[in-house]
Amino acid sequence: MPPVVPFGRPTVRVGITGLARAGKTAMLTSLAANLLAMSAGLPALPSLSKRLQGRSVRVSVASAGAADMPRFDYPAHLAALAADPPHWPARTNAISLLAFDVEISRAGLAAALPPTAFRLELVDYPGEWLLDLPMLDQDFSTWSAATLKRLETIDIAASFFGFTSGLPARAGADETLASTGHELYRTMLGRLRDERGLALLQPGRFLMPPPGPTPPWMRFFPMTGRNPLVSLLSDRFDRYRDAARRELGGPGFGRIDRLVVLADVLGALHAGPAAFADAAAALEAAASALRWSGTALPAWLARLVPALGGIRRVAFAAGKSDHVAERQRANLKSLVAGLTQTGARGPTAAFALASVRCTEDIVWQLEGHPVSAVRGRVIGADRLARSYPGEVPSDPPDASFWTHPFLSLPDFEPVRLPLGGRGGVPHIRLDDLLVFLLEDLLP
Ligand SMILES: Nc1nc2c(ncn2[C@@H]2O[C@H](COP(=O)(O)OP(=O)(O)OP(=O)(O)O)[C@@H](O)[C@H]2O)c(=O)[nH]1
Ligand SMILES: [Mg+2]
Repeated sequence: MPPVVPFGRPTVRVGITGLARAGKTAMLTSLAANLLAMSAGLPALPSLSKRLQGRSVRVSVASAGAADMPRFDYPAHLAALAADPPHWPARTNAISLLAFDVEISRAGLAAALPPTAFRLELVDYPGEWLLDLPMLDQDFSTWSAATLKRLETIDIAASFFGFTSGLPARAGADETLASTGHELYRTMLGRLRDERGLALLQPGRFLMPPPGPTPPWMRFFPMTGRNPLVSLLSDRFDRYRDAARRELGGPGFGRIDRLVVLADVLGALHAGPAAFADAAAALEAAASALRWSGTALPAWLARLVPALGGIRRVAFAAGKSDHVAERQRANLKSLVAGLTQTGARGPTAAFALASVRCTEDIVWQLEGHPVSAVRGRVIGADRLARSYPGEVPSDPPDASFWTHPFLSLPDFEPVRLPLGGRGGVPHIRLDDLLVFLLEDLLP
């Protein structure tokens, strides 16, 4: 059973995670707007309504109460989408939570009974922090060797490697060396993300630091060998790992019992083979780490105590799928499924979604051939534009795919919202996602 809050209503906490710009804030905002619109009797989430077979649903935003986490600023994010012209919600860089009270009436002979009631909590959880999950099972020398190997051939890493190779073999436990190396390493991670579109960048908390002052033990970097400097870095790595472990078992992540892992798979196809391989590795890392369990329990203990075993349902989702037409979204979904074979305990599913559908599907005659394309308004443009980025592969792409580059992914303006947002937000398959996430709670 999910954990129970004081007044007896079960609580389910859904973590929505993904790397920076994956679309987490847009997803939470759209889920909230559509749940509230459904509660007002509007057809915002058709497959959820169908699943509920005519039962009425009441959804209201719950007060933050004594919550242990900052509140997700739903009014501000919805106001951005509902503005004229609409614009995208601002970037966010910390964990936040939005809670709803949900009541679903009963049907048939049970109609006179009280409604099924639960509290639904949605958490905007930085995916960078999940990238640390695989590190928790590694010691400093194993992690360093693997990390340095991954980076050694990348030109952007040259100044970091220049620094480490210039260190004396007997380098001392010197704070200036530790700090200089750390700054070079962290700057390099930022550039690999921003200039190369890479995702599997550890430690994730270097790019997305938790709120509050940065403790001195964050100042480390990967390094192999044996000398006093390596010992200092290794001690700091251990402190970091303990803190990450505590955080993952603590009130923020530890109480998440369902997870949406959101990935910009189309963006990675567009960025090229290196970025795609890297994004696939990051997704696989998240998927395989979840096998280990969502909490800081050792796997053997989590298996013995399934109620504490953390995450019960995982949805792997490619977002922004309004960049391609329906036929391609089917390929996108199977591509995601292929990348996230987890062997995780409990149900998992793959989705191709759009939280804010900005386009409509069209057929476009391109060089005499009809192709399934989309049409939407690019930010700042006064006319609608057609877009066909290319064929989405249904399996991880091979070398021949990369000979026909996956073309541009325009920055579409969000669609104008019906009723200023009170009518919900047009989306692709968020309703299917909710049915999957809440299946075991629905009457
Ligand atoms: N076309 C389209 N674009 C989207 C959609 N969702 C998000 N985007 C785009 O992706 C950008 C990032 O979305 P956010 O929701 O802010 O992503 P995030 O994961 O919260 O990003 P951070 O707060 O920076 O970590 C948006 O500004 C849009 O440009 C979608 O459903 N369709
Ligand atoms: Mg955000």
